[in-house]
Amino acid sequence: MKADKDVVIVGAGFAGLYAVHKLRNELGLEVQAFDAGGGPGGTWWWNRYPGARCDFDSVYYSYSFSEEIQREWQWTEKYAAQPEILNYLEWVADRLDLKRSFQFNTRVTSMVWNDEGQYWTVGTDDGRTCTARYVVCGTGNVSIPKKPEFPGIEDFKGEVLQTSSWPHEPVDFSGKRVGIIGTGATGIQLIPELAKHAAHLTVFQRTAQFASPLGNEKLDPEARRWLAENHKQVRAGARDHFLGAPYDAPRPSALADSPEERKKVYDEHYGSGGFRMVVSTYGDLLYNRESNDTIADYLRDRIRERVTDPKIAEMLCPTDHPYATKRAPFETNYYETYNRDNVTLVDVRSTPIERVTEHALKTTAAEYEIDVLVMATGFDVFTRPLLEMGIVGRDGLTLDEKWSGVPGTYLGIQTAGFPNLFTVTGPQSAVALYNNALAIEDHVEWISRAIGHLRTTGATTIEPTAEAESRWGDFAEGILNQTLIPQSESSWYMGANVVGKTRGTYIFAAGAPVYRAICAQVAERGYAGFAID
Ligand code: N01
Repeated sequence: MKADKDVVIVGAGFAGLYAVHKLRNELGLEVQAFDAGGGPGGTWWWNRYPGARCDFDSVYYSYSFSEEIQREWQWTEKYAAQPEILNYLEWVADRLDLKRSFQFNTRVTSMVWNDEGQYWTVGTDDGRTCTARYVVCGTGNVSIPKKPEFPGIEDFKGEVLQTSSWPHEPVDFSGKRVGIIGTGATGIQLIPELAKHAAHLTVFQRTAQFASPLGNEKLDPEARRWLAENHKQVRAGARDHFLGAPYDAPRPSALADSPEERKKVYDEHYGSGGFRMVVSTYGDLLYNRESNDTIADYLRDRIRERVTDPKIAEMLCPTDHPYATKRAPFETNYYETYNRDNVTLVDVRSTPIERVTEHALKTTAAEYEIDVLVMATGFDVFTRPLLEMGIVGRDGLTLDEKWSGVPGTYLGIQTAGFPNLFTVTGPQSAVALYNNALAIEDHVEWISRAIGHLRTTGATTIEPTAEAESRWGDFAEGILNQTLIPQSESSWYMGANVVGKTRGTYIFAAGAPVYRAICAQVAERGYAGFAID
């Protein structure tokens, strides 16, 4: 039996859109794509909370594959806000005529491999199915929120808002007592906005974060035009950089500089904003605890300078994890927000949240009356977006069974037992510590080339060998263990933020250039480590 389509693509974010372009417009395949959202945008369709913006410079966090797209689109801010990124992705989808391949408002609920026919049967929540030879999952890593962990939440009589499914209409917080749980990258963007509008804001913080300034600025028309016209020069070297942006190279070691020199380096990068603090200061911050302590001390000092009440300042100073072992957040007026009279910070590590009642959030020490409860509690990252789709591979093996511990993958692109199923920026790829827009392009291009190879050679399936997968897992683990990341107890990099999830190696931490070189070499060596039939 011939499958209905050549390929099913799941997701309409950066990954799914580019996959449709590459596989349909360039490779000429018959494509059916799905997205649960009402239009293109992926994460930017869902995360509409006030203050949401990309904390990676927009000139880098955008598609690089097309000359025209780069020249025609002009960003209005250094770090674009969510509405502008959403407009960009909608514009790209129209520009490349991608929408006609999508069925929006449709969630994939099952995906079953048919070994006899060598195709996938993909079921959706409208009760329909579609068969396809290949499936490309552009489902993202940070896309399924953690399940609420607070007893009594169903009794709450006020409004509960989840940052990752924020209402499309503006929410009026005036006169309201608002409580927010979560001070990760999301909470840190949202808290200053809530404080401006709520009658009172109570922030429930379990882990203090090392946030540093984002350094956003509006781009004037002349700067916008210049950036678009000179995009090649602007991006030069981005792909050769660990993080996927041409940020300055760091000095080798924080321990090789005097305290005065170090302070100068940290001051400069604190001022220049964003991820430069992580990657352009010292090259050993993620590898040497003593070196890391120097930046941690520096950032704590800056928090103490910016927060008026010394007790609150100490509550905001992280002490339980090395810098950047939890994903570094970037902020605009975050610390000054705690100098406002209408903001209260509650430490829910020493006095944990016990339950939600009809009108309050109750900790082991006190009860805080609120009208609106905002959940910025993070995501079940890497595996959950894939596990949610009910994937069943060869011999009835479910992905849930296979990934009951740490997920096994080869290059983060495929997993053994699930032929022709491709995961864009899947677990154990160079993701999280890499510019996602470029990581996605790299993967989609690799996948497109692999499918092209199958078709030109007359092969039907591609799937990693168990041996290659196991070697890749060991290799990724060895690299991760050379970093300080495992020293964080609750980092989502380690899958450690979700109760019951296995801690382990979910990322490839050697940087994008190394990762890309390996992927290219694997392809050049006839897809070494993959079984092709
Ligand atoms: O999620 P998080 P996020 N009781 O997991 C707390 C991307 N992103 O949505 O640290 C009390 O970082 C939790 O506390 P703890 C980016 O990749 C990008 O903020 O576990 N508190 C933490 O404070 C980012 O890293 C942008 O102790 C609880 C918070 O909730 C990723 O999304 C912007 C709790 C969750 O923080 C996730 O960020 C925003 C509990 N039971 C996000 N459970 C860009 O700009 C959780 N918490 C591109």
